[in-house]
Amino acid sequence: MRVYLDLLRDVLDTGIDKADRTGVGTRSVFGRQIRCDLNEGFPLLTTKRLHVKSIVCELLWFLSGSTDNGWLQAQGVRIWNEWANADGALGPIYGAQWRSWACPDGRVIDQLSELIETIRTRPDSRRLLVSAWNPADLPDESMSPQENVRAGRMSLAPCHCLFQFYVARGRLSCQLYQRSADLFLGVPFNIASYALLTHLVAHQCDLQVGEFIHTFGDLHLYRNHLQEAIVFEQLRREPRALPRLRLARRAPTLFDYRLEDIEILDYNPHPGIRAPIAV
Ligand code: THF
Repeated sequence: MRVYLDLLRDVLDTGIDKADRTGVGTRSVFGRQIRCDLNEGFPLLTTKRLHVKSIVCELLWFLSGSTDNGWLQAQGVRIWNEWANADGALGPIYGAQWRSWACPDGRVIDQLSELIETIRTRPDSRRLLVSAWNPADLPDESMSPQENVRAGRMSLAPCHCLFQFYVARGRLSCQLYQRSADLFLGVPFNIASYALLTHLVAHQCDLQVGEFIHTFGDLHLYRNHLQEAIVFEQLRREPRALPRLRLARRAPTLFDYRLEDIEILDYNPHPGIRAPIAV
């Protein structure tokens, strides 16, 4: 994952200081892209340990269509706690938009089921897209996450907001557009999550995996991550061999994979690095 370390350097060297919604402040660049050939190994960061269970559970939770933080908490996954209401509600975030996009006429669209069907029947389609960016449900930026949920809106606007698949020579590639990207904490999760999604969709459509292409809008390092013990510590570390992904079984549908079905083998990262999350 040298591409990730190159991004860290790029943002440190060329970023400008910029204020943001959270009030923490960032060093930011606009418009970058990385590519990972998924045949070279599973793109899990090796220069710090990632909590794989949080990544896998979050994706399975999105795929289930749930937006209830209670399910994640029951699995010991805390990454959505800061944005949830006391009852665990997060409003119509990713799971709701992916699986049950509400139309004005009352129809409900399951974008992921339609995606699988289209990949199987028309793999050359140029419409293999899923959007979480539903302007009707966006939060009001002047309100807290909790106030937005109470008003029926998303607690947080989608950061990874649009993705497209592409099939060629029997291989499935995925490109993600991420409008806002927390390079130190969120991006390693986002890369692994979409790489896993690409593997699962390929598995369901009898395809091999191709590339994961990650396109960034506002790519930033939060000011409180610009420390010797945090970002600079990671830059001193040498990347190691990538782990591999093994799917223990082919689930009946994309929505039936369980945590036990997803195995990461030969993951030998450097130790984890703690860093505060901006809310
Ligand atoms: N808000 C911010 N500021 N950054 C983000 O990356 C982000 N997300 C999701 C929603 N809002 C965001 C939440 N994703 C961690 C990782 C991903 C998150 C939220 C938090 C995190 O704290 N990771 C720690 C420990 C994780 C653990 O123990 O499970 C880490 O060291 O990696 C991006 O989509």
